[in-house]
Amino acid sequence: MTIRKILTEPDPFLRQKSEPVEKVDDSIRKIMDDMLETMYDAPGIGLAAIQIGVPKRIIVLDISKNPEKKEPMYFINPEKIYTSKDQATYEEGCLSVPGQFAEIDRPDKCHIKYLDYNGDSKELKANGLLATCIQHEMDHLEGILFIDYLSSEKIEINAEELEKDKDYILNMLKSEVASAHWGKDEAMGIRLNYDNQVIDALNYFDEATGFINKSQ
Ligand code: GNR
Ligand code: NI
Repeated sequence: MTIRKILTEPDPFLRQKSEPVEKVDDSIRKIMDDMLETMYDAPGIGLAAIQIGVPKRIIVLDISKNPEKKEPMYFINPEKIYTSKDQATYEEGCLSVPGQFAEIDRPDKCHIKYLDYNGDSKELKANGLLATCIQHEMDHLEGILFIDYLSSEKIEINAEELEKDKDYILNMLKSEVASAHWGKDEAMGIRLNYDNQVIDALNYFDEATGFINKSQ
């Protein structure tokens, strides 16, 4: 088994739609073994093949909390056969979007149909974290990332907040405290246009400073 490199935003590969697996053979099982090892190493609780640069409809998951007792799950060519109307909210993260987390609403329950590690057809009824993870991973197969669900309203608010914070940040940058932080963790990345308006900010606040990370 090999630990593979996980692609991260804005790699255009992540936006590609993955192709169905035609035959579950040893080459496919090798990809799944590598995916699982890569996921445990990261560590994460799920991984889609596209995240290691393989555009095939393959997902691995292990939502067990206990590293001593691994419970890997493999899904090939998964299809949703039911999603509940009722929604659940989870704080999501993604190995391909490092450092960003957001509460995302998704159907609380889903039933899926898929091929397992041996290529046998299976069905699964999932709820809670498992349902959330399966749906997060199935989105990867379509080139969708959880950050795509953050509403434009929210992004606009963030832009407004950035604008409000701009003077504060610029003042901070003049102070010794800020320059110390700048040097220490390069935390204050802020891009301004020629009119001195904020374009965006990347991790410009950092936990060590006690400020909120508003990267977008
Ligand atoms: O490790 C992961 N944790 C996680 C938490 C909440 C919802 C979804 C996930 S999946 C993520 C790993 C990953 O990026 N899979 O694609
Ligand atoms: Ni992900």
